[in-house]
Amino acid sequence: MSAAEETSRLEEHFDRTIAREQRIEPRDWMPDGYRRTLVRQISQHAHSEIIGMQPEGEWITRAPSLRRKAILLAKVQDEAGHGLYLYSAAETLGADRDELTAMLIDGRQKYSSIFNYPTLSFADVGVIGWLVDGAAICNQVPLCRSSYGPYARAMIRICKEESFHQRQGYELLMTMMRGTPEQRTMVQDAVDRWWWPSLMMFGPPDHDSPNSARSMAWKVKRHSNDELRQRFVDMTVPQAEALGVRLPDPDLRWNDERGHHDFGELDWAEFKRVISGDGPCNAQRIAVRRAAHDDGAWVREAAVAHAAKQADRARGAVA
Ligand code: BYC
Repeated sequence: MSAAEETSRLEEHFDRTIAREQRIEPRDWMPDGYRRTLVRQISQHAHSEIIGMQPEGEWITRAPSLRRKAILLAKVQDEAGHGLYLYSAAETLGADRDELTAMLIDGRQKYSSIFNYPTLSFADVGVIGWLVDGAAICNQVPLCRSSYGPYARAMIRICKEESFHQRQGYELLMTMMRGTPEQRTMVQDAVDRWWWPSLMMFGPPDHDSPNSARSMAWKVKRHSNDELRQRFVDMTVPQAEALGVRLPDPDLRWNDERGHHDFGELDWAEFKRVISGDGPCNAQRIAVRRAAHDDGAWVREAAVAHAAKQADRARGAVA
């Protein structure tokens, strides 16, 4: 069999596996584009989890009670864990974790736009749980059926934890809404600032999303960016009503004909600015990540030295 025939046989097998809703696993043959798409999306997702620890992490020392501090610590630790599962999933595709970190720090790879906004009050912690984790769940539950096995399996655990995060955010906001008028104002202010950036988490509109068609054909993504954004709006409106907050969109209303809520146009110029590095906190987020990487160099060096010592000992034991 010629090399070209062999490749086309492998391609057919890959296409059949996808068509039958079976999973592609690390040792299976896959087209280069499929591998590149997954490394891009999974590493960007991992970076988002790690950078996403910062906005809420800033409130750990200022949480208003021991209970709130313990909850917030656990949540931020979960995010570190999500980053680690996702970097491991990227490694199964041959990506090098050090190289991925370097690409994040140099600005060669993206992370979610949402984490470039500041957390100005403790209500932001609740709103991140409610809206940001809510949007993340909407986007990520379908990824549990993604065609790449290690990614889909990592998403199952991540989504379970994100559900807890979303509920803790909503519970915090409910508590604040039952509190003083100042607390209610804090919640409304946080909702006003985070609503539009949360809708931007779903990515550019479908007509301007260069990766969607290919990713959907490969069943890496299961729904388009606009479909998921609509699902999130429909899911969130009744939650806002129950909470007693106003979503800051004068065009938001139920459309009987479509069976969905209509909503206003997003500021796509702002989205483009933020994802190209010019959001309110981009420089700060990367500086903090870079400092953590530099400060942690001794841990990596110690781990390598320890592994070398263990290997030497094992060789000594065999000899
Ligand atoms: N921000 O062709 P498109 C979390 C980029 S963390 C920045 O539609 P795609 C949490 C996109 O990468 C949750 N960049 O792309 C953590 C592409 O750029 P490149 C993070 C964005 O991949 C801590 C270009 O724009 N979730 O839950 O088909 C605390 C064109 O876009 C954004 C995930 O990562 C954005 N918002 O679809 C709390 C989910 N949107 O790479 C919570 C997994 C788009 O071509 N990822 N871009 O240079 C996905 O589902 C998809 O990658 C996206 C984008 C829907 C985000």
